[in-house]
Amino acid sequence: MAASDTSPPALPALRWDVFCQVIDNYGDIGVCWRLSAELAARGHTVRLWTDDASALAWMAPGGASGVQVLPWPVQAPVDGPGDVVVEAFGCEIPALFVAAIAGAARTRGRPPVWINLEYLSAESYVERCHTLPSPLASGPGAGLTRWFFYPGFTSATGGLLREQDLPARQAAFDREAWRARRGIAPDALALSLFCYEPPALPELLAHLHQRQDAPAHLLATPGRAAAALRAALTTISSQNRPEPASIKRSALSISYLPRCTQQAFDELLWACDLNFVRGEDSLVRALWAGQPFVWQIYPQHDDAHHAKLLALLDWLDAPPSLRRAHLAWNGLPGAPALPPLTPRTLAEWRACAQSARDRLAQGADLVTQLLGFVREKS
Ligand code: TRH
Repeated sequence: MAASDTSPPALPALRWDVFCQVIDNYGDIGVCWRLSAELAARGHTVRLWTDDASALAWMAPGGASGVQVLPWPVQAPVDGPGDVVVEAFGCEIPALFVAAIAGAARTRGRPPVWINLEYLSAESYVERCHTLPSPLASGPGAGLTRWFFYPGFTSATGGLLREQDLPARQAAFDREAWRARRGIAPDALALSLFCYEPPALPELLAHLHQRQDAPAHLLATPGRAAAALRAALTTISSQNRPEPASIKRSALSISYLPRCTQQAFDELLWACDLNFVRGEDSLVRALWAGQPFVWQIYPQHDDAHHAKLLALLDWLDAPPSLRRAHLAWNGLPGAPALPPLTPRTLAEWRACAQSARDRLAQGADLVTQLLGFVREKS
């Protein structure tokens, strides 16, 4: 006898409108692209409306079947809004589109499900605010409801973006071949560098120069990370300090990488022994990579990012050396020195990263949860 299936019925293919305004850097469009591509991979169609699609030329040059990238709308689409509207990171969608949502609510008898997709945080307010309604009291959308949807790390949040084919891609990845192609010595400690301007970067370079046990190979991503690295190297050489005889410059190799696609960026994180990541999307990808990582959080004027950083470290149950590394890398007031990257320290960080990945893998991913929420509200 066949076992009864208790999973909810699959949603019919839905039409999604995802709105993304690029504030700076690549996280806004990076997250929105991964979300859109994954919705399309699950059979939905997506219009991704953005005020700046330029980064997609290198992040996703092949596009994705089922995703249409469109400029920020100056008029409502003739066929009206889709079944679901996602406003990413609190970007205000244009009033003309809000009016179209209100019109669709009248003509279709029910409004599209309107979601405000928030930034990722491990802070406790996320569990409290996830899926709360935000009724609109005025303007063209008066009477409509927007729903907060918070990504997060616990089962009471919306989870993290994780493509259904990610485990298969990861299992098929040939790490040794990848490293050999980039000239990384078999015994080298490979590190990826994707960061803003971390105050402890010169200290990291000093540690890498001084490694005795194995050479280090630093792979710098283009843009701010490469510029910060070049500046740190210039500062070090202008200080013109004589090097102790025991320090071999050749212990550190550096490669400056070109921009690559999001999928190739994932591979970089799978291939390295330690990943320096930043912002939001690369943090999530570092978690799925399961390799040791150090996160540079996006800095906010009021230092609100300090609490956000500490909340992640708490959720990770980060060992003291990893906690110290994060405080130093992010330049928190009174930060300790960056701990040396000994094999023992790295093994501790790896255990922490893998336990985090295992815990996260048990929960539902963000798109699965979003689809469940839409089903509930439709
Ligand atoms: O670029 P980020 O710092 O993004 C941000 C933004 O500052 C944004 O305003 C803020 O909202 C957010 O952080 C929290 O880091 P993030 O989020 O990791 O995004 C980088 C994206 O770029 C990610 O999708 C990976 C991608 N990428 C590539 O695809 N190829 C590359 O070569 C590199 C270096 C990155």
